[in-house]
Amino acid sequence: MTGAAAEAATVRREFARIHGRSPDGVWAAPGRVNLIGEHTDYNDGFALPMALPQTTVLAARRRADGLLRLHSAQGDGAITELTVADLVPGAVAGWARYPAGVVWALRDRGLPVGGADVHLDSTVPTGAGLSSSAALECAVAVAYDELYGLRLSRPELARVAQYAENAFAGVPCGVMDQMASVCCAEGAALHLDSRSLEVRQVPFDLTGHGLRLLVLDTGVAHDLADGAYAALRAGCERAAALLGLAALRDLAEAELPGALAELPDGLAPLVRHVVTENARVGRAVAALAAGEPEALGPLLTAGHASLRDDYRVSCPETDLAVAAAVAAGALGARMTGGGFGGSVIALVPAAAAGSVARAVTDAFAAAGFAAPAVLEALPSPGARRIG
Ligand code: GAF
Repeated sequence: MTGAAAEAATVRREFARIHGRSPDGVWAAPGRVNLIGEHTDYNDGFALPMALPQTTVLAARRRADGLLRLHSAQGDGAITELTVADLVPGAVAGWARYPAGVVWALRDRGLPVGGADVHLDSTVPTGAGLSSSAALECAVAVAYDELYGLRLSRPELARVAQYAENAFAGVPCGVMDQMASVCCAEGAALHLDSRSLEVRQVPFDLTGHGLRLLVLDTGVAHDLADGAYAALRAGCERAAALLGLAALRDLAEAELPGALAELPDGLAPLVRHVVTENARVGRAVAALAAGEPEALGPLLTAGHASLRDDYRVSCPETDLAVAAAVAAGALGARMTGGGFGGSVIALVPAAAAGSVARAVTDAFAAAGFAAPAVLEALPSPGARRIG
């Protein structure tokens, strides 16, 4: 049995034990790392995420009585029972707000969905900046799409999941994480245009080039709902309005010096980050298309400097992980995701993977930080039915 088939069998068995009958199907949706293009999605810009092997696996069966009965292997053992017709933003707390939010969002868009029994089990670390909430939302979205015969496109599913997170869970995120979870393909990074939602699969053959991509989870939990993310987003929107632009995506790199001169001091660094980051995405895609993935390295490290110095979303732990990884032979490293903690990615020659991971762990110990968790990222498939 393959890994996915074995996971599907386990979740199917657990579903039957908990809900007393068999599920209609089993679906999986991955977490992600973003290679480059951070804090660009809500500026209508570009990003280059890839799906992780870690997924949320979800078994579900349609119910005719309008009840949504949710159980999580990571929960407290209880079933959360909700009436679909009564779902309103703010009414559900904890992890259940993500699946409930997707069902609410589908109904809010006028789609004919009702209840379900659900059991889910996730290997995506939570609070690590690896999009565990998007994986959960997208697993529900693809399952409901099939259970209720909705036939939504992948970008439509991503928009529903993002709407659930924005309007139901109260997190003002962009669309990158949800697009990554539903659109990524095995062996490729996803070149995303956040304005049109057009995507291009860019082959990313780490193994063939003797490379590995480490994920160093600093253990500093990030929380996008705490206001800092929303404030950055509002700052970008204000800057775009002051410059007379629909979004910062519409500012070319060549126009940056003139634009910066017009902006108040508090906004100029945000704009500099977004514009240079969009340009780095373009360069990263060109490097991958040319079959030169090692050329991503310097772009990653430059992206981190921009997030640290201009966007100011790094923290001592992510800065230390990047510095220690690069000093130990990583080709490049950067924080990934929203920031304020979370994870760092490091692109390393395969032979140096062990020594880079050790160097970061040693640097953390010397600084008095808790040991980071080390994972490996391989470009993995997007959300799909697995059983
Ligand atoms: C978080 C958000 F959810 C994304 O939409 C994106 O803005 C990211 O932070 C920063 O690039 O993951």
